[in-house]
Amino acid sequence: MLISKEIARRRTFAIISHPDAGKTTLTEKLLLYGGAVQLAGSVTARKNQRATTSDWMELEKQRGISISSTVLQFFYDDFCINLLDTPGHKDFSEDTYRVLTAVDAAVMVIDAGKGIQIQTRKLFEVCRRRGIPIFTFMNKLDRPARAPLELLDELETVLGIKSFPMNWPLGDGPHFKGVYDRLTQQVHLFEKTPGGVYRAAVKVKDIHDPSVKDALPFNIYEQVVEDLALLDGAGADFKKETVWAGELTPVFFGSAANNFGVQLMLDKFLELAPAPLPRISNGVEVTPEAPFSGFVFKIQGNMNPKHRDRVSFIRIVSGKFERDMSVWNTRNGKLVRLSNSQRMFARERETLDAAWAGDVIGIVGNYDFEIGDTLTEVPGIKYEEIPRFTPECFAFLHNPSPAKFKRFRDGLDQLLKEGVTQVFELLDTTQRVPLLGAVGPLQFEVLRYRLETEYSAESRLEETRWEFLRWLRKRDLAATEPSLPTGAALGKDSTSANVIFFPTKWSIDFFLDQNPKWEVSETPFESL
Ligand SMILES: Nc1nc2c(ncn2[C@@H]2O[C@H](COP(=O)(O)OP(=O)(O)OP(=O)(O)O)[C@@H](O)[C@H]2O)c(=O)[nH]1
Ligand SMILES: [Mg+2]
Repeated sequence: MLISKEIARRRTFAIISHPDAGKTTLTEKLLLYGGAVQLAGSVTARKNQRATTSDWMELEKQRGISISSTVLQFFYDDFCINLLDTPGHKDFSEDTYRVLTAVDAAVMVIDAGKGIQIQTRKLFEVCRRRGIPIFTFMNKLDRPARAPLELLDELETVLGIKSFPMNWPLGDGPHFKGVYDRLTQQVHLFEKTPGGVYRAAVKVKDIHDPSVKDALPFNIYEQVVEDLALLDGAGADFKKETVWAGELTPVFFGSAANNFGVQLMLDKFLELAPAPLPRISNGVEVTPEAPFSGFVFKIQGNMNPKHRDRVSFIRIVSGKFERDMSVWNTRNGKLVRLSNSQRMFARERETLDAAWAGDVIGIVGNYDFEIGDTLTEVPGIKYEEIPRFTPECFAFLHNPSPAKFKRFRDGLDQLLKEGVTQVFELLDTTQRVPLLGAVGPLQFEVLRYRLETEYSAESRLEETRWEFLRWLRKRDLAATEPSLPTGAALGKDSTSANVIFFPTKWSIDFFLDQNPKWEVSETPFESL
């Protein structure tokens, strides 16, 4: 097949939202429609029930939340879909933001009973900054939901994005009967399947069909007809270009857990979402048809407990990938042979011989890769996509059993490579205990849990009083040693850049006041 044809059939997207809105559940149902899983798992699964495909990590199963993003590649119709399920919890937002660099579109899931929540708003902002088209899935209509017009209004007032409802819910809570597809002008009445594990049966009818009227309580039917007339009257134009520009979001209603409206969304999404688009390297556009290039956006070790190995996830930006090809790593100028390439399906994987722009592939083994590395056939290409984060919590990680020092060190090195937390060192100290920095304290918990379960290494956390970190540099080359406010300390990040830890916001202002020849930044200076 021609490369352009392969690229045109690829759709690479992330599912994002506030915790618990139903991302993992929706992911599971999308897989069901893609024929990739026969029986969709349930996030509420208890011990002896099955778990979902994408929350495979032990801690995720225990807590019923997503901790780490998951990559799933599958085929549906003629499309090759790369789907990335992300964690909603704010403590894991570094991972989510990295994933957003690897996709061409996002599906934003909203709990229709709760409306837009804080974390959705933050993630939406990131998508907007990246100019990613956003599709909205209003979920949990099987529970009492806010009025659909109110939800659309919220998209506009809170997020500032115009919306176009592709379908409209027929009732909510116990009266939720299905959705009306505005384009085909047909009603989709759903039948409940036990636990929503199978593909839902669907009856397609005209809205004026007596059976539709009969299926709904009279006042709800009236309301739906009135809403629809209002929407048609408002007559907002639907143009694919405005969706691609991130100015308009197509909205779908449904219930992921019950399989309502999932396929309608998937089909429309595939039709409307863009295939891989060009990206920028050193100010120059690289088209998807150019020779092979891509970047590492995620590294994960021990996905398969049987093989202690490491997977580096690469988003292919351009060209065709072939197993065993040799490419340049722009960061260190070294040529590497990409031998052990895998198609990823959560923790499962299979050997992959070829892949195209848009695909997310896994390279397994101890390669010298770091998150953010560009791999390219043409030397000099460099993608600077991965954002840096300012940690807000800091703690020392002690090793309580010196006999297990090697395990502790190896485990920690690996987990730091994955970016589970950031690491710093303090100046003016003889203590050799790693100082960790995280966006949220759950990151420390995951690190300790994984050290223990994957490396049999215990650890002890010692919290610190710092709450702010700033990168530091001289504004004036003649500057002498800075003077520090009480409680602040100097240190270095993993690239040896100078940083300073502060206990309070106030002490940052005080520092700047006292040291006019120095300047600070919330992100490393070279990445500004
Ligand atoms: N009633 C109802 N519950 C749902 C629906 N979809 C998901 N849920 C439930 O909502 C809870 C959270 O679902 P998840 O899919 O884990 O949510 P998530 O967005 O992936 O959560 P995080 O990844 O932890 O941010 C689970 O208990 C689901 O069973 C739905 O359509 N209706
Ligand atoms: Mg999840």
